[in-house]
Amino acid sequence: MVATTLNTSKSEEIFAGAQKLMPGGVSSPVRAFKSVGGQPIVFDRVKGAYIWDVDGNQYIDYVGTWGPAICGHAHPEVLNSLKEVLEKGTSFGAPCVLENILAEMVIDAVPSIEMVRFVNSGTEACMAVLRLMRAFTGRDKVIKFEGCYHGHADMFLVKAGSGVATLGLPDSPGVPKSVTSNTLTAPYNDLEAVKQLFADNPDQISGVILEPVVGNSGFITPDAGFLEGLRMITQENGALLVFDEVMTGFRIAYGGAQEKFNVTPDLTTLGKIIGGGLPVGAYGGRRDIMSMVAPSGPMYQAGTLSGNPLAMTAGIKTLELLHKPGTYEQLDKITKRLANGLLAVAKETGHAICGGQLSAMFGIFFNQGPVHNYDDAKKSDLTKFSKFHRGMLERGIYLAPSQFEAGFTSLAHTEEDIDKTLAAAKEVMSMI
Ligand code: HOZ
Repeated sequence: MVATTLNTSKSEEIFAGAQKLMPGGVSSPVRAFKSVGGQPIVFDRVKGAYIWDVDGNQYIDYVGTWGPAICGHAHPEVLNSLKEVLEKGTSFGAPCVLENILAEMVIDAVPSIEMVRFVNSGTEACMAVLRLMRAFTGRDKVIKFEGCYHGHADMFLVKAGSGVATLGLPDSPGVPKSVTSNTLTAPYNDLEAVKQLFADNPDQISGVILEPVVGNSGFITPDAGFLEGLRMITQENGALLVFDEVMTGFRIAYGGAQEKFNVTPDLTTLGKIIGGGLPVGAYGGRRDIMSMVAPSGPMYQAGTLSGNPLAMTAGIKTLELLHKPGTYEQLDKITKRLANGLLAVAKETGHAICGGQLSAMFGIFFNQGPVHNYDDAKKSDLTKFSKFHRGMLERGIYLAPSQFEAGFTSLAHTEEDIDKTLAAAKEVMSMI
């Protein structure tokens, strides 16, 4: 165990109180630090690339509130716009022009999206998109990939990633078998398995949904031809292809992974970045499919807070900042420095690790590699990851508390931040 020198007494006290009030003391499981040991850090404030805990410790943050903070936390332009809009109220439950503005920005940016519906989270977006897949095709089954996470709706809690993988819970009680019997799974990057599922379930599969770059089993990239192959197989079988770009949207590129890999799905889900740190999700795609959504069409889906002015404002400002020339080059450069640096430090200190980055998303596995899918990711040395995580935390580096979550950088991270991170990693890797 890497020695504990960090004073987190206030965090511990608050978390002890939280455990009596909320299941596990948290509002979402991964952040409870269950898989890395120790107690979660209770935050007080965030700014740029940094977070401060309630004991006054400062950390360089590579979680970025799990993705939204791509411009850096509490960006002054985002905050100023929010302050202005706040004066007009927090929710209308009625149309507002800000929805048009964000919708237009999303439609302009994301190749597959011709029409969009705003919701309040990535989970909601994925729930709705699945209903739409079924409504449009008249088929009930769906293919998802092992270790991919599409939120916590019943149909998706089958061999799921993120918190489910982190806590080692294969599936979840409370999810009826009758529901998950329509969820078919294949290993990520395995086109033959997908072809077989289509062959075994003729005219029954509504489509394939995936994270085009996986962030919820750790960071896993698609093999050459995988996304193109899925596009072809779905088309041949009259099924839909859906990219869950809740993590990758506006992160891998302004137009998401679909722009980067030049593969256009039929439908896309978004979240995180398009809300600039406020609760937002969205689903969108081909006009003929989206026209099925109520009140245009018969597929019902609704939400009181959907399209609320604050979330729309934070999203609009965040996309404006991201749309400036050079942002993605900057994100790529800084993240490459980090990922390559971590791989080099591991080599120098004799650890078998693999990993990489794409734009502002990265990950390493304590695993010889290569990692093509969740089964490969599971071969990682989780004890070593925990020690690494703790050692980094002690040195003021906040990483996702799970081997099965990707890391995120932002426009606020500097070369100096990366170099401090690498120096800390060298110290820790020399000790574990
Ligand atoms: N499901 C998200 C991570 N992939 C959020 C986790 C959290 O906020 O605790």
